[in-house]
Amino acid sequence: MAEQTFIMIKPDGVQRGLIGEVISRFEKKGFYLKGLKLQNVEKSFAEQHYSDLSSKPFFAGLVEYIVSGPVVAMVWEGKSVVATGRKIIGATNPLASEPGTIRGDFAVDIGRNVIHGSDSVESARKEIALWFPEGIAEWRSSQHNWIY
Ligand code: 3AN
Repeated sequence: MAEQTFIMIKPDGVQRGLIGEVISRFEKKGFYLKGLKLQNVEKSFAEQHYSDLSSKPFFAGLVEYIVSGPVVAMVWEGKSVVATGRKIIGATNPLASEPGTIRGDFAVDIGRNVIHGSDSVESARKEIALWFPEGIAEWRSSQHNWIY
């Protein structure tokens, strides 16, 4: 199976109207959208998603931010999509993210950085299982042979 990653547009990205912008960047690059849903997140679910950060001083604020409004949860597929997705997203702190990246173009504050992307193939696998327990669509774009 081709590599997959979990991408989430956070509540600030949704409320600021950046859903189309984010999707567009991943689509135009040549990645395929395999799962997509807009949903509110329960506190316990947000804590589970960010369990690796539970000892951090910003953990409570991070969870509060993620549950503050709906998020868009997505699965994207393609060659090296985990690492390349992180490049499209930009550095964690938007002030350090390069212009041309999503955070570099649309964010200022590390606590309001618009988007999440899995940081490894292994965490992508875990995050996709957590967010899409129902499974995801199987399809292959007819553009495939032009991109890959
Ligand atoms: P990334 O989202 O780039 O993988 P992580 O996994 O280190 O970065 O952090 C997860 C999220 O936690 C970030 N997207 C950001 O919203 C929040 N975060 C990280 N560091 C800080 C910090 N120093 N202060 C506030 N929030 C932070």
